[in-house]
Amino acid sequence: MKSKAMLGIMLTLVMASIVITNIATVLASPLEGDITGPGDVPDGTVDILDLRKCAKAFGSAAVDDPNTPWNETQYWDPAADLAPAPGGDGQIDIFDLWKIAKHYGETG
Ligand SMILES: [Ca+2]
Repeated sequence: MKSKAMLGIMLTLVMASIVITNIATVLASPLEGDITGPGDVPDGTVDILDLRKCAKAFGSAAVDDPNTPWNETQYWDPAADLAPAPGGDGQIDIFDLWKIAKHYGETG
């Protein structure tokens, strides 16, 4: 019983740190959808590099689901977790790709 409570606390702390990391990422890049560029640094343009970074992380999650035989965290990239704003939800899915597609071609 005590270990379940500790596990719950640890998961809460992990999720809180993920949200904080994602908020920092959002604040660092004022242009929504601009998650990378040459040198893996947001470059003020939403383009194929941003789409590729998100696609590489597609299907990943911040926390591994013990009920699946694969490791969801293997390709996890907090920079690609854009939706829902702000801070994402710990999963890279179609909503994150959609955010980049929505702003594709924008510069700022
Ligand atoms: Ca970019």
